[in-house]
Amino acid sequence: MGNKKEEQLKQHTIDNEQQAGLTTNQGLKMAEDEFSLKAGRRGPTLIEDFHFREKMTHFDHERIPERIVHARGVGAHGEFQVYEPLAEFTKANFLNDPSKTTPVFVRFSTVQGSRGSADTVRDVRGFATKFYTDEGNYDLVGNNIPVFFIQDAIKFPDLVHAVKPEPHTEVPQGGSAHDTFWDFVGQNHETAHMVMWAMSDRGIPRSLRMMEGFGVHTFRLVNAEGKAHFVKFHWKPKLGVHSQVWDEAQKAVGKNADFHRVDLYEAINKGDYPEWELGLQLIPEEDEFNYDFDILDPTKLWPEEEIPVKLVGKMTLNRNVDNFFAETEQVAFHPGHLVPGIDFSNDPLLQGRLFSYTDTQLSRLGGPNFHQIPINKPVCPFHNNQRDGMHQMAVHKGQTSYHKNALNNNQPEPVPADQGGFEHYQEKIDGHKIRGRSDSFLDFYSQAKLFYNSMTDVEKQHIQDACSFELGKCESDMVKENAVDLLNRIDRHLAEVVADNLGVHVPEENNEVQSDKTSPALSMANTIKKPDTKSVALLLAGDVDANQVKQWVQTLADHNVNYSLVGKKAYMLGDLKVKETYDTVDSSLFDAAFLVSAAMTVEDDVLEFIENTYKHYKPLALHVHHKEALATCRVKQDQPGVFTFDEHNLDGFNAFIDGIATARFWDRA
Ligand code: HDD
Repeated sequence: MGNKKEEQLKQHTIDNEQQAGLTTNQGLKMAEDEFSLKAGRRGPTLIEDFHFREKMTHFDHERIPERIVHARGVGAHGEFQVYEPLAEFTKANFLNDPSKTTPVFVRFSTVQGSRGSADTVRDVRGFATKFYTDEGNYDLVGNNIPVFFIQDAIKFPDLVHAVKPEPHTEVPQGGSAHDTFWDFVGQNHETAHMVMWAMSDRGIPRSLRMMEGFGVHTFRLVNAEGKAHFVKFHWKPKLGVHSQVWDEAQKAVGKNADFHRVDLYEAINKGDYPEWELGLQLIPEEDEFNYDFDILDPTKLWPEEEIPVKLVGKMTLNRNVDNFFAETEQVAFHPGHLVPGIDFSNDPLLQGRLFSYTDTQLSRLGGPNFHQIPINKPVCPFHNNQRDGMHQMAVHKGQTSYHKNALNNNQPEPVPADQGGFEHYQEKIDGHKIRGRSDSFLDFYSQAKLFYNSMTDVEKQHIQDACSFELGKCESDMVKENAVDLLNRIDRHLAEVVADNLGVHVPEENNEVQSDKTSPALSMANTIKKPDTKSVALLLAGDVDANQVKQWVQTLADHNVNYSLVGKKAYMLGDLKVKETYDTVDSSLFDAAFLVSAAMTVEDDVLEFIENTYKHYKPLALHVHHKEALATCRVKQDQPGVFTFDEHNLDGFNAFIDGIATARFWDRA
């Protein structure tokens, strides 16, 4: 059976190639489309030119508001399959039938920047998945960071006002390195934990294909007997979790602002389908209070060593969109789109999100019928008494549109729970109406410290550097000192280093929270490492042997490594196309470099490429005959990750391929 969503979208797809001719929107064939209707060849345009008016009016209205957050995104289609029935935990049909493939649409995004901002900025990444299940759409609207900045949705407008470009200058675009964000952080210490994540390498992913996803909140899974478990959702990438280095990410902003978007598109086009496993952390309802954090607090994660992640299924993204606007831009996610067997918890951030998403989509997509837009349509029948409204696409027949009715036999009739109708989990609630926060939410620093403690020395260094960079971009010393005060409650050494870099005071008293607890799962050092789908630049100069190059690229391809041939100019090298030049690309866009040059000297642009590859700790392959030419440059040939070889001894080249898997050689001097 075909993919139901694909079949449905096909009914709406219009392919210009199959059309007979150009018509107006009324279907009138037009004989001319280049000149407006005029009174004489040099005369004024006539208002009766309906064709001009229709074309221009449509064009004038082709933009819709961008998302207030997560404006810049990229989407792809795919499918999900569960490994084993999860009936013990949930009655959700798509999580119980391993033979079923459920169509999905995923949209990845950055949070802060506008639609046209760059991809490789330091930011949180959105990871939103729509499952088109047979029981309705289920949306898992998550991020690549498992915790959030705030604990209560009422503060979300404040957080977003603070992080977005400042209102008087609309600066900066695509990042949080500015006063209002750090002022918010300094005044709202619940941000501590997520700030650690955002300043870590997680904030600058190498590829959207190489990052984790998290549902963030605690949700509930409910089985057919009505028994509930609290659950946290995870997406684990099969390629492992990898990041850029900050200098590299900044350069990539200029060299290819669409770096992540293109990476995803090309991987899918090539058949390198990105895959993630769905993971669940489960806590039985009765164990709700057995932890040293409140499971309703969205600034807390559940350490994987204490509550293991059970891998329950796999998602594969295997089809790019046909039209960015129709699909990626118009897709509308909502954490409240549920199916029977999945339900909410009382996390106050989640509760507020349940209001915001429909509300924002009403203005972004122009009315209440956005569920009828093809990308948003469920693949199962949907039917109720809602009628009319802007952009109504359906023709609802019949006399009645109300419940209860006798004229139409009370159709459409609610479906009892035992026949698949959704029933809210019947949690007992008893409390006073108050504005307040539970005392169990007040420990802001322990898990920030847990995260920092779990980092390797290199990862800690990156957090120190990132805090120093971001705060260094702030104008106000007060803002800097308040932020250092927050760091001082997490880790004294971190606060001291950052304060020193900023030239501001560190608080006299060491207020760091006392804990040496670690969670190895939080460090990226322990991730999956393989060469697959990484990209290597083959740097060409001089009169290189086409057959030899062909052998190298074949070896790389045999290891599922991608490559680009980079030359002084674009040209054909035998039957290989040298498409890129030292002008069109830069080392920041590759995972490794391989100097294939036959020339004995290394020219400046090639040298810069090699030096930056080295500077960013990436693997570098050099032919022995370059030893001398590179003797005085910044590349130290005896350092880890620099591989030398010649045609007679390929050990170095084979080690280079292993080096591509290693990705970064942090112990390089
Ligand atoms: Fe949100 C978009 C993820 C908190 C309000 N959010 C949005 C998107 C993602 C997230 C991935 C983009 C969806 C897409 O690609 O179209 N948001 C999160 C996560 C949060 C979170 C993981 C915390 C755990 N969000 C959050 C809060 C509120 C919102 C607390 C408001 C109360 N989010 C929105 C929004 C957006 C949105 C304003 C903008 C566009 C949209 O919804 O459709 O409603």
